[in-house]
Order: sequence, then structure tokens, then C-alpha cells
Amino acid sequence: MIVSRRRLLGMGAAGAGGLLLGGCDALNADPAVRETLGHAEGLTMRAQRLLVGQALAREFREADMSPVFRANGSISVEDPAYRALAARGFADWQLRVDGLVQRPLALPLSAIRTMPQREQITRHDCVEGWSAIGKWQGPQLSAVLAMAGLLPAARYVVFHCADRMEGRPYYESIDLIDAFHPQTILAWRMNGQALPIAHGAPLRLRVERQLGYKHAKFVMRIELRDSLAGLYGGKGGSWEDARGYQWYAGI
Ligand SMILES: Nc1nc2c(c(=O)[nH]1)N[C@H]1C(S)=C(S)[C@@H](COP(=O)(O)O)O[C@H]1N2
Ligand SMILES: [Mo]
Repeated sequence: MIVSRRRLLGMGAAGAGGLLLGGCDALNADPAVRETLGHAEGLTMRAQRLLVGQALAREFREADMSPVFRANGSISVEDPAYRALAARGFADWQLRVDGLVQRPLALPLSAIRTMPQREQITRHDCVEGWSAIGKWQGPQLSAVLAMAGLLPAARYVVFHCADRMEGRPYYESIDLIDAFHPQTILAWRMNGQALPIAHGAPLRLRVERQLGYKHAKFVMRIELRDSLAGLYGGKGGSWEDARGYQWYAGI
């Protein structure tokens, strides 16, 4: 393992010098390397981050956008409160930010739309074996967290969603490294239009260095926590609890 890690590091460095992102993408795209990074013996999340973790995900051109972007998982929400909000075009919807914060927030969509925006064309990779390239826009999650102000004990960012999975409210979580990654945004626009319900209206997470199931749709509330224990199944997300998927789904 040590030897192959060194070799990986060497490949990463070879991509540097104006082509750093291309180098990392090539590294990520190699199936053998993805396999190694994904689940090789003892290659921990920390080691993966040392290799490629802080890099940006590849960004594409408009011409690369998929003509059809599949909607997956929940494509609608049963909850009557959500349906009432949707019926009014989410005019009364508010994103709550609470838990281990200095200033709990309740942000209407108008506030989210007027914050500084990031737009990114990225590839979404679902574990079920499909990918699609789409354009996403919204404020960086880091900006929303800065508005709320984290308390020192905050370690995890939990996204509480309006839909359910196997009888429980849908949720996902990430750590502060992914939360403050520049491409981690709260997207309210997709492919130049308001986010459709099937894709998670009015707001969904884009956490571009992780697999599709981490990109929580229908986000209603963001909770800062010191631990994931005691929350639903305790594994940090609906897919983790119900299907045993990895909590850290780095790509
Ligand atoms: N709230 C919620 N978020 C979710 C899901 C879901 O079922 N509910 N499915 C996940 C999965 S498995 C994928 S691949 C993506 C699909 O996003 P899309 O519908 O925009 O393609 O959303 C993720 N986020
Ligand atoms: Mo997925």
C-alpha cells in the first residue's frame, strides 16, 4: 500500500503547473485509482483527502451539459406542509439553520437568491451507475454558515429534507471540510431555471467531491452538531442507515 500511495502522490504532482486540476481529474478518472481511493484496504478517508481531497471537482463547459438529467430517489414529496409551500411557489418557505450556531437563521428564498452566487457545471455520479452533467447555481454553504456563526463544538452539518426514506425523514450529513469546500453550494437553480421539484426544489445541496446520494434534495433545515450519534440510525444519513452506504462517499 505504501508504495502505491507514493505512486499516486507522484501522479498527482505530475499534474501540477497550470494543469493541476486536469492532473487531478485524470487521477480520479482512472478506474484503478478510483477503486483504490474508494475502498482499498485501510486507505482511510484521511489518506484519500491527503491525496486529492482538497482539490476542486472538474468543471465543464455549457456544451458538455447532458441533454437529459435524470431525476433519482424521491422525485416528489408527500408531506402536506411541503405541498402547501410548493403550491405557493415556495414564497413562504424558509431555510432554518440551527443547532450549534451563534445565530439561528430562517432564510427565505429571496435572501438565498440575493447572496453572492456560485455557478458550476459538474458531473453528478450516482452509485446506481449513471452520471449526468448539469449547471448549478446558489450561494456557497460556507457563506450561509458564516451568517449563522458556528459554535466551537460544531463538527457536522446535517441536512434535514422534506421527503422520507423507508418511513423516516430523509437526512444526510457532511463534515466541515466538505461544508467549507468552495464548490459546496446550496443550489436553487439548475440548468438556468428554478430548481424543479423532481430535482429537490426549492433548495438542494451540491457537494461536488462526493457521490450523488450525499446531494440532499428538498432541504428544509440545516443543523450543526458535534456528533451524528443519536440521530435516526446514527450513521449520518438515510442511505447509510438503510442500505449501509459509506458515510464518506468521496470521488
Ligand atoms: N431528499 C432527498 N435527496 C436525495 C435523494 C432522495 O431520495 N431524497 N436521492 C439522492 C440520490 S441517490 C441521487 S443520485 C440524487 C439524485 O438527484 P437528481 O434527482 O437531481 O438526479 O439525489 C440524492 N438526494
Ligand atoms: Mo444516487
